[in-house]
Amino acid sequence: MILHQISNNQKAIAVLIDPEKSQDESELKELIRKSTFAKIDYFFVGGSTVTREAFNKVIDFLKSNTEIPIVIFPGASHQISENADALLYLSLISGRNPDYLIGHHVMSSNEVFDMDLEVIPTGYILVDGGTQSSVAYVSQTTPIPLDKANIILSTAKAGILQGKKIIYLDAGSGAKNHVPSKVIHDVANLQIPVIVGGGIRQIDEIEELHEAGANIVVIGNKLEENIDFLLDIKEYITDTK
Ligand code: 1GP
Repeated sequence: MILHQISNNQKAIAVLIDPEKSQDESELKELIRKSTFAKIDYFFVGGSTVTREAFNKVIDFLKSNTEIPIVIFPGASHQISENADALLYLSLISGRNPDYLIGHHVMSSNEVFDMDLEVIPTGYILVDGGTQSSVAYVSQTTPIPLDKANIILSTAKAGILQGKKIIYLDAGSGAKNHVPSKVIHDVANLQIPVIVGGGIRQIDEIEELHEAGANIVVIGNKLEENIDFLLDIKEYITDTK
């Protein structure tokens, strides 16, 4: 069970693949090869504006080319596949757009219900990373300001009370500022697994967020810019494990 694995692993790293940007098979092969060498823990797959075709292409390619668990990080109701290992069943609880709180869920529930796929209820909290993120724009929601730690915490608590099994704190892909470690520390103290992503591009940031209590740190953009950052990640993972 992926949820069980996430809860028990304090210092995991996920590589985010946005199929809209990365579909080329030789590039994916290279990413898989270097991620395997670095011993990353998960591939997260999804995006704000991904077509069904691109999504399935990437999931199916990963399924036949890697043993690393594939976790869907969906941007919309069509991003589901039985070839993944788990689905982060996101509710965008920082926003007030009913489509991302229940609408997409209703659209896909019949299919998801019948799939042999681990579904992980996830409270997804978008915080302001200093740039207009694709998620904020596409979902038409307002992220929580970074300095409003009390609102972030109240939102996380509400998610827990609603039965979410994981809290995902995201500053948005390509954020200028990632979620501060103090916020991660406070949310992790609520005794729920925490995933953090958005704007993380240095090893010392990964380390700081892990130390603060993040179970998974997600890296997307940085690897699109420089795939060899996985070599630094390998060194970090070897030192920590
Ligand atoms: C965004 O958490 C992810 O949803 C990853 O962000 O692309 O900035 O690493 P980056």
